[in-house]
Amino acid sequence: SDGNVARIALLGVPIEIGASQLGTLMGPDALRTAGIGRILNQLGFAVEDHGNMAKPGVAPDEGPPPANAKYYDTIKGWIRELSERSYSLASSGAVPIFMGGDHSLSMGSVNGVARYWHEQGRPLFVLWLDAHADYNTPQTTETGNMHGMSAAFLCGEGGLDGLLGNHPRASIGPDQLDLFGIRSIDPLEKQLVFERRIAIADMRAIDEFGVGVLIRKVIDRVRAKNGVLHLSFDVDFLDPAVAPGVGTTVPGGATYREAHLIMELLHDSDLVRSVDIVELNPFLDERGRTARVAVELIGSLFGLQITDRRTPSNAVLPGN
Ligand code: 5AB
Ligand code: MN
Ligand code: MN
Ligand code: MN
Repeated sequence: SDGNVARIALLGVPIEIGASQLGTLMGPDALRTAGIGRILNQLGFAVEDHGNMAKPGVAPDEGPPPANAKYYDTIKGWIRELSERSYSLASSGAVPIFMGGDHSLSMGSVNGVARYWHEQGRPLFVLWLDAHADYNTPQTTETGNMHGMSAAFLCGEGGLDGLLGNHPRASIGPDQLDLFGIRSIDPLEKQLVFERRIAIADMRAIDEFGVGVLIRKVIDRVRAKNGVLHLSFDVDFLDPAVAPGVGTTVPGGATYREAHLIMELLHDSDLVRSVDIVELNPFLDERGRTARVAVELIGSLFGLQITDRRTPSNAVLPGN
């Protein structure tokens, strides 16, 4: 593989209570069984498996939790610890892969890497591959499930301000987030996403323009700012026919090849410095299919190619 990164750090984050369906706590081990370490090894990376984070102890009582944020106190314990782990893994020079666990974990993983890259003077951009926008706050949510609030929290939206306690909060600007693959959004959530002018490639845009054009736009934006990219991959981005092992399936998702092309283009960009794989629920999977697809996609993201055919340098690409 090219690129200047040779070490990959795997960290399991078995959170499940950010979602309403239990079972994502088995995600990290299913990804290991499906061969995530093996495939990265075969691609030439030095893979360090840091195991699974232990369930945090009882968090300090800091008064009543915000309304409409289920299991806030427990998730707060996870996020504080994960943010520190994430910061130190990024500081070690490895590319961390955070294996979930539900999507609430991104509040910690992304906060930690954003803090590191901020110190390096490079803005962190976040590509959010997901059926959902995850841009709810306790004020807008209809469910109270915190896995639907992580992108909003990361962009500095209010309502969960005590979550990190005295751990540094490293928010990204709403112009550093790309929501991609969206096909389910709540009314107040949509209003907030529009007010913040967040870049959003919904499934219609993907049908109309194709993932090749749309991902290049994401990549160009990161390059123009000398930024780096964090990929937050919610497996419900994929069509349920490809990835049945998730609790929040929404029809009309990305195909197998669309998802691989995204990963191949991201690999060629050499911009991805950290990854979340979240929402895999092995309890709902069919004979390990979803875990296997997720691992194959990670292979493409880190350079697995069949013929080494990159985008030709003389290709005529559509403008804006
Ligand atoms: B996931 C919903 N918008 O807030 C909510 O799977 C779904 O991490 C959130 O994308 C889905 O509960 C969260 C209805
Ligand atoms: Mn989702
Ligand atoms: Mn999500
Ligand atoms: Mn989900």
